[in-house]
Amino acid sequence: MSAQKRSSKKKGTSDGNRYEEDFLKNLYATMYRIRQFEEQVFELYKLGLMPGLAHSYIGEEAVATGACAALQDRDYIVSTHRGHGHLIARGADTKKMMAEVLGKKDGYCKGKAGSMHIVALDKGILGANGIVGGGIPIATGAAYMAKYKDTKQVTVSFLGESATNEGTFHESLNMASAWDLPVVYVVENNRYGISVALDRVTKMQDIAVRAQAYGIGGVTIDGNDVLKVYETVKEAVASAREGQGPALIECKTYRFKGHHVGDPATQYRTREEEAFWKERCPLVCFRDYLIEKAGSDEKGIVALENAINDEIQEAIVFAKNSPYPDAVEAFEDIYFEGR
Ligand SMILES: Cc1ncc(C[n+]2csc(CCOP(=O)(O)OP(=O)(O)O)c2C)c(N)n1
Repeated sequence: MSAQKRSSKKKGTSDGNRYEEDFLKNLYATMYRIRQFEEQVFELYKLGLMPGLAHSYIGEEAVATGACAALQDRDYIVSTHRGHGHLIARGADTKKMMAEVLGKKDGYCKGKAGSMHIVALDKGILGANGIVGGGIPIATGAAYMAKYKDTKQVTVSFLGESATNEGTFHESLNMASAWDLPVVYVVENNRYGISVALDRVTKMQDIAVRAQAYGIGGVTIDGNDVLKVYETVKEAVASAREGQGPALIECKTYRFKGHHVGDPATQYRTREEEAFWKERCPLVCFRDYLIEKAGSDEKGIVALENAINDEIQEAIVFAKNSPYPDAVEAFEDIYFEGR
């Protein structure tokens, strides 16, 4: 991990890196915000307040947080069905997100997208996507636009490891490579596609090797180490912005919950495996790192956590108080009629 050249309020850490204190705390705050949001979504689902299902990002927070921290405001991300974490890491408003998850009118998409299809163009979020692999060509297209118009914007495409078995993955990587498009594919390898373990459907367990087939640099990293994700994505984004083409970063991680809020995950993985990954909880590990190695004050961290708990409770109240959209609105916002 390369040393950071930052000007003020640097924290020396025992592993030799130097980061601004605010930067480190913001990373933790983002991961904690995602965790709280997702915990509360679970509760709302159990109360029957959520139409449809949601796919929990708990356990994978370091990937979205590290990757989005490496982007500029004008860059783009494209998300997946497991998208809440990506959106929060990109700065989406938790009130508008919660309202959307509950199908309410004040949500990002007026309650018509739900958990899996939230779009927030003001944050460069080109959409979550319920179609596995569906976001990959959208991200590649955004990168093509950036190259064509020479805007110097970079797109991060989040995808699960199972999506790399879709045709869209292979077609997109080939095109992005051939045209040196400014796109970084961030693969969240959480080992399961619904209930199917990766080794049952794919010979190679390191997805990053697939990038070689397209002449793209591919690397496998610890996706639970937020600073590792940040450093790796930052380097790839800088290279893409300079016209050096795409990259693929495979982040090994684990979802602590089932595939979606209705899946108890009792049938297809062992309690030992779950315990192994919980020991490597990205939030707990980074909290310990802040206190033990970066010299952060625990009281300050607790205050930060309390403020985020309040924020998420406010988001729930906002979402509950928002009305459902009228039935006639189902036919609005379907086609884009502008130029
Ligand atoms: C094209 C398509 N095929 C199948 C599905 C059903 N499906 C929903 S999520 C999922 C697993 C996706 O696994 P992965 O891409 O690894 O993401 P993860 O859920 O692990 O985050 C499947 C098969 C779908 N939504 N779209």
